[in-house]
Amino acid sequence: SIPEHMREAWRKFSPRGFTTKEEFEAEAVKHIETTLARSLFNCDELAAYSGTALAFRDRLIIDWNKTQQRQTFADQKRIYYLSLEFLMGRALDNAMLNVGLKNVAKEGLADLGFRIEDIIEQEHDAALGNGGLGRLAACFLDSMATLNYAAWGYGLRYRYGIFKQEIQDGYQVEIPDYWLDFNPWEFPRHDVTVDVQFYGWVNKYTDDQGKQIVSWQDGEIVTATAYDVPVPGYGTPTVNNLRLWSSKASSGEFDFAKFNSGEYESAVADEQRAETISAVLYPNDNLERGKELRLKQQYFWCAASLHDIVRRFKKSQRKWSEFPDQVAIQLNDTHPTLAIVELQRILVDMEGLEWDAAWDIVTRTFGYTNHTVLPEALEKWSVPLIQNLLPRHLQLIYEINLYFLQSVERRFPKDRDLLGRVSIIEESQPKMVRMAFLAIVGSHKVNGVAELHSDLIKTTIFKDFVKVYGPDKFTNVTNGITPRRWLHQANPRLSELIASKLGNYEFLKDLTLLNKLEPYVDDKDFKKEWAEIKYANKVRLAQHIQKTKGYSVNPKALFDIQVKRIHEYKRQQLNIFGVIHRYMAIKAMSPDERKKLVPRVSVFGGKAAPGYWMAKTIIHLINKVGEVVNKDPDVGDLLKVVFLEDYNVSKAEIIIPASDISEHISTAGTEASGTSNMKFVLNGGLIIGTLDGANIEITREIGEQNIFLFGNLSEDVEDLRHHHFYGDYQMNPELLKVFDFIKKGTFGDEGAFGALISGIAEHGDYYLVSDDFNSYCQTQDLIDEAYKDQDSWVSKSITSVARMGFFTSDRCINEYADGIWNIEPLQVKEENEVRSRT
Ligand code: CR6
Repeated sequence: SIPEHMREAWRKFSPRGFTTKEEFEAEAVKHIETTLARSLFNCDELAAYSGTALAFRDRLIIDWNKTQQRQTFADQKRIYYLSLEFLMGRALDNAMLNVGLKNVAKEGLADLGFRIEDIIEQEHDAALGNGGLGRLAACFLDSMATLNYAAWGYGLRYRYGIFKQEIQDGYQVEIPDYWLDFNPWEFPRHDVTVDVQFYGWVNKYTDDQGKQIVSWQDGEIVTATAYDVPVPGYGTPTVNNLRLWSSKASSGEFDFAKFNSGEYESAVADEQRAETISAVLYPNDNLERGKELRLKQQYFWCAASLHDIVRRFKKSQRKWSEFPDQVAIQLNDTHPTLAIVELQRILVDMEGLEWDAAWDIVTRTFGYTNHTVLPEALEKWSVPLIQNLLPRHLQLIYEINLYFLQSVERRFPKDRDLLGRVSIIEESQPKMVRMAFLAIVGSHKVNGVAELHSDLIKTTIFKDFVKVYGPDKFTNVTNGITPRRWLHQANPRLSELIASKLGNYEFLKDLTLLNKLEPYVDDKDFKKEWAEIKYANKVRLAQHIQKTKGYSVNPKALFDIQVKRIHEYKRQQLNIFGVIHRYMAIKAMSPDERKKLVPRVSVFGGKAAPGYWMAKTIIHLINKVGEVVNKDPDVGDLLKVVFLEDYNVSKAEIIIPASDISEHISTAGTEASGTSNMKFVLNGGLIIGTLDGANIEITREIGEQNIFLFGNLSEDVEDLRHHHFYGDYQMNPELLKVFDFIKKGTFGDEGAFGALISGIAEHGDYYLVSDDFNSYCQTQDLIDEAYKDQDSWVSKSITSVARMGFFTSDRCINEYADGIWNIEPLQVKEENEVRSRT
């Protein structure tokens, strides 16, 4: 660093960041005219966005630098959140709100000739995730920064995020999402690199001093380069870091010999192969496929992150035994499990620690979050695959397993079966490494993401580990969402109304303050405003539908929304069969009956994994039903069916505030938590749901009278499936009528939907669609009735919002900090104090 006596100029000129409208304008114009080489003669909205984003980026970076200095200086424990997915959405609006300068920007942009809404719209979503798991990681980053925790996210810088979805002739078509054309929110750190090794072989020998040396040799080196993304906290100067790794052929590796001898092509091919590692996000939600490239991604990212963390730790010159006092690493699902093995490798092979001392450090460092009990989502990697790609890691995994099984055997000497059941290696053909088991063995805490889910993992998939470790290793942290994005940003008018009653915006930092709204539940004026805001949000969505779909929907109708990944367990098929049932009922109604009916708009949105054929069939059916129903003059406004294309974070910000009812209707026991349920209720929508995931806790918080629950309980699912399996069940007759209606060709070629129907009617109905159909339809009727009483509906809506405080991700992060990471927030010191000290 610069010697003390030469720091004067630095102190004098280090930028302070804009705070006034004029200062903002000056920054934006400077960027437009210099960085972008544009002028007032050719500044379009995209250029204005770019200038604005760069102005805010600069401002964030000033605080980012100070935060990093503060954290380095404090030298306390840090959290490292390892996630293969970060579904960040747009950054500009969030940055403006979190630093409290949105109004400044709004006025400044107006001076420059632009509307802030149009400018915000220009930004491409950062869509480096599939669904809930990735968005949860993004909410956690927001909370960790807001609460002043010293925390880093580590992920991959995919060149292609989740694909864009188009609907052509009712079918989903995937379009690549190349999002990096212009991304002002990332800082390439070409000086921060890690060389990551693959393939090769393991050399074990004894050196001159008689010491056993293990060295992993040859193979291929790929370089990881860091790209840093600032993560601003709300109402605090803390700006944390999300570090994303990008892969490149190692510069040493680019084969100059080949190149010079004229083998241009193969020299370049090596380079491309290396770059492929961080090229695409795997588009599966809750499904693992065992592809080698995916394993490469996992190791590449884990190794780069671990070496980065270790490098930072080593600067502190502490003893290795203090590593877990400085470092907490959270594994977001099993995707980063190799980090456990990599840390053990670093400590034993590279740093020369004894096995036991190293393993103690490892297990004290890691925590593992499980996000699913679905068997198809539990990661397993074949032993031959790991053997080839990561030969040393396979040896370490076997050793970890050996010591683990020995300890189990000592404690349960008579239980031979137990050993087989808890072994990290599955004795199949080929043998498989069970990543969840490795994650449990290598962590000090394992948590599920909602109460029911955390109970289920203890009684089903990880039952034997509860026996081995006792129950204390397993814990629950119910998911949460950030109220900054999901209330304040998505629903500014509601946020403002709440603030007007509560006196300030403190509730955005302490969401339990929402309970101060309860006294207004019967306040007429307040209710009126509340209802007006909901209506305005519905109008906004109706305009979006008009713009994107080309037809109008009536904003006075009941908006019934299901947006999330398309998956059989989430049961969009139950919803669309219910819609068809409703359509059939309307067609059979007399004009008088029709008059009494509440008009409905059924909105669907969500992507299907490109290889998930049944999910794509469901999308197809929804679209075909829409084509028929929306054109049926006999039905008019009574029913509309909308499939919104390309559901993503920024669309969620428009859709969620506009719901009257949203659907969270998974087969009980299958949805680990769900998080959109929380977003909808926080925005004053009521929900229909099964007793699954976080729905159960939402019910407990907001009260049974404010939620529409239906369907079988998770404890009965196994029995029901058993009966199905033996053909011992009766299909619901109303559902059969729906099937007949489809089979008649009402929605086009009935063959297209044959498998969807027969999966339910003939092949066991694994997701219990028929079992729950009756109770689903009845509950929908109750919703219609309840909606007619708008006054009581609005009261339910307000009461629910008032009781949603528990579901902030701030609460979640504090629970992780307390119960798993053992870490305190960092006190944010006065600016000058920090400056003079660093
Ligand atoms: N698909 C769960 O299915 C949960 C999130 C975040 C999921 C969902 O219920 O809310 O994680 N699981 O915890 C996985 O991705 C494995 C999800 O998003």
